[in-house]
Amino acid sequence: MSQSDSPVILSRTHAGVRTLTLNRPDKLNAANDALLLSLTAELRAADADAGVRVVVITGAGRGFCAGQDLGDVSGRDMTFTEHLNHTYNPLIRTIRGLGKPVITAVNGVAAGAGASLALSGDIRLWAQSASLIEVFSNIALVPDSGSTWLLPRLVGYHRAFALMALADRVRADDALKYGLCEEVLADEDFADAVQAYAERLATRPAHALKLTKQALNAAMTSTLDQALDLEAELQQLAGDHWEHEEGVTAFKAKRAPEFVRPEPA
Ligand code: LHQ
Repeated sequence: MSQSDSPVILSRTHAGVRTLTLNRPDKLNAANDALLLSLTAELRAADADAGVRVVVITGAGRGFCAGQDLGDVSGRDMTFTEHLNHTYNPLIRTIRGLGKPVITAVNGVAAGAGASLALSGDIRLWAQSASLIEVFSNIALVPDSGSTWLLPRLVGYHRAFALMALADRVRADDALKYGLCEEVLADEDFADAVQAYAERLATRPAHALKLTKQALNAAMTSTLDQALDLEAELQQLAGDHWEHEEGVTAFKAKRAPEFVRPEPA
């Protein structure tokens, strides 16, 4: 099968973990419309699938995602604004709104909108050789796909501006220091280590994590008063759920809680 015949997104599910792999390795998984629309559709399908508890997004080959495929932009019938509204923005909104944890497993270089994608996960795991470049200014564009919103919240305005203006490459050790990732893992067994991390996350209480993600997302733009009100509302939903009863019962019985139950048919 030639690369042009291969699916642009590979999907695999194991132990409640759905791994979506960007699959244009010859171009460092640079994004065309098919890749972006297909990734968004796969994420929505994962959200609707009761057997999926965690989603991992990663890249095939030596890159994570080199951003927009620059061979695929000339002569298109969409404006930049339409293009973003059609492809990248729904993707980032879907990740941030997904009712399940999303791990971005950054296996190699993440550039441009690929950097935004790398940052957009709930958990960001990097291989030791991974790197991130806010490359947009190299082609005199504005950072998009959420980078202008997220990066300054992670590193502050000034470092964000410097990274965007100079397009310097951030390597894994600095990424960990700056808070761009949660863990740096060895290259050799990166995929296995990501799977092990994701499987551990998949044993956690899915309903409580969904509400936690909702609360944290809202808190990114809310006041303390609003956050306190939302916590009080969501805590009721969590407290009424069987997961809470199981957690308390397990604590009293001095055993590990069992948060994974077969879904009713
Ligand atoms: C690529 C790409 C690529 C095509 C590597 N496209 N082939 C949104 C809406 C509308 C319009 C525009 O943009 C956006 C958002 C954006 O994402 S803008 C930013 C677009 N991305 C870039 O400008 C990144 C361009 N790539 C690079 O700067 C480098 O390739 C990086 C730093 C990512 C990696 O460098 P190297 O490790 O030295 O690899 P390489 O440059 O040799 O690339 C390997 C191959 O991948 C090569 O093809 P070839 O046939 O020569 O082996 C590249 O042409 C291809 N490739 N990025 N974005």
